[in-house]
Amino acid sequence: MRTAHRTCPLCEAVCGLRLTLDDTGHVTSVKGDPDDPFSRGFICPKGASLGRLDEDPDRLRAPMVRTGQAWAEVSWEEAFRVVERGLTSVIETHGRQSLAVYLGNPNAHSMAGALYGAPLIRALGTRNVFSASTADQMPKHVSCGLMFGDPLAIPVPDLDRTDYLLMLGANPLESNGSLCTAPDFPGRLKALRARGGRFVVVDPRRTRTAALADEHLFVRPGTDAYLLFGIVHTLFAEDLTSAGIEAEGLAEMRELAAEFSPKAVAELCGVPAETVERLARELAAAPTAAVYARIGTCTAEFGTVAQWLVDVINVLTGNLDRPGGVMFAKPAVEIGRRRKPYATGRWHSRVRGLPEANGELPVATLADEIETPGEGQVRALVTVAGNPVLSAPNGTRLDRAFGGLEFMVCVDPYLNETTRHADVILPPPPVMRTPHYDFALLPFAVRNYTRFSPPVLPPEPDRPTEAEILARLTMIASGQGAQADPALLDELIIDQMLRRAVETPGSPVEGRDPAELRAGLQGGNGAEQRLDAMLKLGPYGLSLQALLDAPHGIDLGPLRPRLAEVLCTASGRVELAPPQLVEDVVRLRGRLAAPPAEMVLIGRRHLRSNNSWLHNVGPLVGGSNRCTLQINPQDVARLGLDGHAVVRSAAGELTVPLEPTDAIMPGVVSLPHGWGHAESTQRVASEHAGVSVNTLTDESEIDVPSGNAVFNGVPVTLAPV
Ligand SMILES: Nc1nc2c(c(=O)[nH]1)N[C@H]1C(S)=C(S)[C@@H](COP(=O)(O)OP(=O)(O)OC[C@H]3O[C@@H](n4cnc5c(=O)[nH]c(N)nc54)[C@H](O)[C@@H]3O)O[C@H]1N2
Ligand SMILES: Nc1nc2c(c(=O)[nH]1)N[C@H]1C(S)=C(S)[C@@H](COP(=O)(O)OP(=O)(O)OC[C@H]3O[C@@H](n4cnc5c(=O)[nH]c(N)nc54)[C@H](O)[C@@H]3O)O[C@H]1N2
Ligand code: SF4
Ligand SMILES: [Mo]
Repeated sequence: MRTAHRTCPLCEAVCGLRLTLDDTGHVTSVKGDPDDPFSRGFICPKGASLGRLDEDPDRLRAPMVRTGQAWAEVSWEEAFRVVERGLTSVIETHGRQSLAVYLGNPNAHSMAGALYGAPLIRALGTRNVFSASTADQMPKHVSCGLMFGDPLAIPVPDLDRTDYLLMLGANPLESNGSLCTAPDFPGRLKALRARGGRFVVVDPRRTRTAALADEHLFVRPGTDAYLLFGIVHTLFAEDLTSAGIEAEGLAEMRELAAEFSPKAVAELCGVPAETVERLARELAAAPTAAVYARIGTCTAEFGTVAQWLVDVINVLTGNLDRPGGVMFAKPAVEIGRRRKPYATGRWHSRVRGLPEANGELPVATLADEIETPGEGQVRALVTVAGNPVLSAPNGTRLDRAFGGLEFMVCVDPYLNETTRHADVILPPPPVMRTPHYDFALLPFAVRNYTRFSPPVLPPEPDRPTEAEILARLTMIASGQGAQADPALLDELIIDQMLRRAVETPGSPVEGRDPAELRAGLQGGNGAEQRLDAMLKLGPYGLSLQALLDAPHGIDLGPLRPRLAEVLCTASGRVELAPPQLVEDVVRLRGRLAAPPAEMVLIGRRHLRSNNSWLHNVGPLVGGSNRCTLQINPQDVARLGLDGHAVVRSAAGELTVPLEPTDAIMPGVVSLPHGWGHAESTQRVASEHAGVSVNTLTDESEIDVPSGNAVFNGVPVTLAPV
């Protein structure tokens, strides 16, 4: 028996884990790490089943190559040769714009995703770049990009110190939080209330999070932007805005909010005007306050406007960049910090003409790009850690579209609904054999903190790490071939990083010799050496060794004001009324008078689930984690439903089991995503297959400024079976 420590890679809470292993390397127990200064022993059922996940017999252990319907295990060398042939043939026949790449959610949780995603995209040389971001948080990137100049400058609620938290469209008691890295989110919310703070939840469902709050308000799906405008209106109308606001566009914002009085929005939102006014007064009066909004508001028709107004309120109430308000974390490693003001729409998608955001096109238009003939039609696809057949809007159409590709390669541990279309599947090693550093999540932590986890078990012989898999794909895509040494890629990147650093005035290594710095880098492979370099160049002057010496993680203190450091707008000030966002208010205004749909569909998450891919782990499925349609009993009676219902939308139709509950508003139904498992690929998951809500979601509807998918507020009709 031995004990090992590592960070849980499954969600954004970055919990430290204490693992016990026997001498065969089998994980006998997983507990929270009580010595981790950030997570302090917290763990959830997903983290506790990490050993089971790694030992899932359906996980792929060798690369798979498909010929027709038949799959064969092949050697890694053979697999990379097939990839080289497939990609080269498509590039030679149709050019690089016929390539596409889709990066899924686990890339935000892996070192490989953080370090090799960008080089892979560059090497592919295509503008057809898609990711789960446009099915998730792109509205927040765009609103922060335009307000603060940097799409990664996302302020987080200062959870541990705030006096008042207004939370919209998030359910951290199930999700453990998102764009707000906070292990033991439930405990932090309880602490907020225990210290006399107030916590208000806005959600069309009375969730477990809502049950823990001081107040829960039902809101009509898709109308948060109106509700938030009602608050902005009141702050101006009642002269509640904080004194001395340093921002551009204050007068314009006042003017924009004029027509969205609480009375004008109340009926549409389903929130009484007096309540909207009271929320504004409470936010203004609280010693400190934070407004935080997540998936329920992002993946909606007015996602970007809603995210923008969240931070407008944070600014107007004087809560941006102050303790207890919303603040910017200062991570030990900052990837991709901008030096130039942000813009979207630098290019547009070929078929629908949708603007690029963060260098990506909306996943809502991936099927259009594959199916529509012409110059630049997508013929080959690379996916890394994604399952868009279940996760993208109208995944059913993507399922068909993928069947028509000339070549597809997937980096994924499972044969699933998406990867079954691949010509080659390249499986990464299990979690225990993978190093971990949260490049993508620590920049959104509610306390400055850092932790590196070396692999708990040694690599298996002849099996590449995920970093090596992605580096080799990058070498193949850039034309250097399947035989090229992936270490060359890291050398190139390290060399560029060090050269830039020695030339940067004020950098800790200004004027030093890059070769000497290179010689001093530590780490057993390129990925670790790159981390070492970034830590040494980072604001705390840490190193890989310092992190190895602190296996439980290092607390770097509470968040501190740092707006001046992150601001990157052309004006040098916060932009309250960026033209691109102001423009979208026209669309918002248009809907104010339109009659709302009688019945709308929203999503939800369950604690023991994780998007589409933990349903093959026995202890995590069943019980409350089921694919049912939550519906208010009034609607069941009104529509004469019994047991099951047929749900129809503009995109498709499903028959689903009903779960009547008064925890959901009348006129709203909720179905979780990530279900609808294909037969015979994963044994446990196919026994609990469920249906895919993304058969109903409509890829033709998007949040215009960000191109983000609309998963909440989808008009549907219900009928008895
Ligand atoms: N209707 C509706 N749809 C939604 C949402 C919703 O709320 N409602 N939510 C959206 C959101 S927020 C997101 S983030 C997306 C997620 O969308 P995706 O990222 O496309 O889907 P996931 O289900 O997260 O699939 C993850 C894939 O990565 C694989 N995987 C797991 N670990 C690893 C690893 O370490 N390496 C590699 N290479 N692969 C790995 C899994 O086997 C799985 O195939 O779904 C979106 N879709
Ligand atoms: N257990 C578990 N944890 C996860 C995941 C998972 O699948 N399972 N996925 C991970 C991922 S990829 C992400 S992005 C995060 C997401 O984390 P969260 O943002 O917390 O996501 P959800 O739990 O889906 O909560 C969204 C809430 O929005 C509500 N909602 C729906 N429509 C509206 C609306 O129009 N307005 C308002 N105000 N509310 C609305 C829903 O009822 C739901 O309660 O969770 C992560 N953590
Ligand atoms: S809350 Fe998230 S990070 Fe923590 S144990 Fe659960 S899945 Fe892992
Ligand atoms: Mo997500």
